[in-house]
Amino acid sequence: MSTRREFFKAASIAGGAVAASAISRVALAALPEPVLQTTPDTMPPLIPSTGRVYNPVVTLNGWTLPWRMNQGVKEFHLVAEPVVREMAPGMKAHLWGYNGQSPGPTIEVVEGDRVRVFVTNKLPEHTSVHWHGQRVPNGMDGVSGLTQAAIMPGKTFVYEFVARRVGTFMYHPHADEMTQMAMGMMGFWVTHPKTKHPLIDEVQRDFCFLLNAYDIDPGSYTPKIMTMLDFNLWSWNSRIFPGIDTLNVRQHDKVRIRIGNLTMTNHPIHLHGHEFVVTGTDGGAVPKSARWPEVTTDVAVGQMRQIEFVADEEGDWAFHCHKSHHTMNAMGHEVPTMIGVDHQGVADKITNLIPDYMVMAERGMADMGEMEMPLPDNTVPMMTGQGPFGGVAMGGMFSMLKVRKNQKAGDYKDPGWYQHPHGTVAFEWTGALQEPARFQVEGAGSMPRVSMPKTEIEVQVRKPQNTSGHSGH
Ligand SMILES: [Cu+2]
Repeated sequence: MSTRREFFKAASIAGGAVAASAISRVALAALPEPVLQTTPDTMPPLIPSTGRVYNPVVTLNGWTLPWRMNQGVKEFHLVAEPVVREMAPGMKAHLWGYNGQSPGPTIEVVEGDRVRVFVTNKLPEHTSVHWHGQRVPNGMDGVSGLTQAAIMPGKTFVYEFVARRVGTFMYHPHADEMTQMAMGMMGFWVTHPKTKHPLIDEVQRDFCFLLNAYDIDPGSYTPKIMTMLDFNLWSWNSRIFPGIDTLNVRQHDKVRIRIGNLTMTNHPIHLHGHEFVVTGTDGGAVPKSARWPEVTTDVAVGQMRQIEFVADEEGDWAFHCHKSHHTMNAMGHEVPTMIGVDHQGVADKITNLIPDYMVMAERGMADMGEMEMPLPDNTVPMMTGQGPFGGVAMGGMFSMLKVRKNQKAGDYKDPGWYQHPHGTVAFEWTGALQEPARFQVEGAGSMPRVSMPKTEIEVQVRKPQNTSGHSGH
């Protein structure tokens, strides 16, 4: 059923991207033109110009997919295709994604929206799209072989359903998943409430990103898809520190951050300087009675978490995965721990034999952050990033929440480094240092030093013999 009013509404929305005159009945019957994104920058929120109003999200190093209204239906066009994703300045990965990027664009709709998603497959193999967490008719669930035929290369399928449930969701293939997710095929989906929701607060900033991981050897471009656990690039929206944009907010803003995990391990996501509550999961809004304060929330595989807090403390607050190996970039894992080993002399001898020999970290791995070693093409240092006080020595799943008094409402620009008020930065003690008392009575009373006998002990080993009447099995 299409009224004259709906028709005009549909025609007027196209005004921004496409000339209104281009919209005819014929055009509306065709596929919506696919929109591609070529940069990995964080795009400003897409303010809805048609359909129900809502407060849009900001996708970290990502963007939201524009739609068109076609007789009351919100139409999107996803194109599954090989993409080149810059993971950090100096490192590009050959991934698979949607509409020019990995992850694909965020899809934002409003509770009750009728949604039609065209999916064109430009991959060399079949695919499908599963709408993780949503209530959809079974045949729209996107499990190839189970609920639909796979979308073969070159084909376009149509998914159509009503966005029945409010919440934080994602989409990903349900066809050759191991390959396609290891290659970066995933995207965010947010269904906003259509009216004031008792469990969903108004916020001033609403960020979202997916946790993903890749195994790309330094110097190469394509992820190793067989890797199950030993990934070397731990990323947020296929970006690694220092390539992940900061989350820039105004002081006293209420902030929501939505996080989904499509890696093969859990990530305890940790925020400095503020406590938050988990207000929602992919299962929906969390009842207020079931919320408690946290500074770290574990996001398990296939889960989504929605955290909220008031950003009332000014500063540059670290925001990262708390698994220390996930805040590092690519390197081999076959490196022995050398802390406490004095390489001097040994290194000279080895250097005579192997000119490129390099001593790894005898004081701790922080040395690696400073190490000026030649890197192969297309990789980034394992730990890197410069802060106002020196090397940050981080990588992977690390970013910052930047809270500023004078950040304008709706302004997502990086405000630069925080200017700490005088006398509020940790400083070096320059007075006298006392010898700690415990050094004088080593072990103190609780663990008295035991003198071991100096004499050598002979250990006698007897082999079991078959002389006791036993017969061994
Ligand atoms: Cu992690």
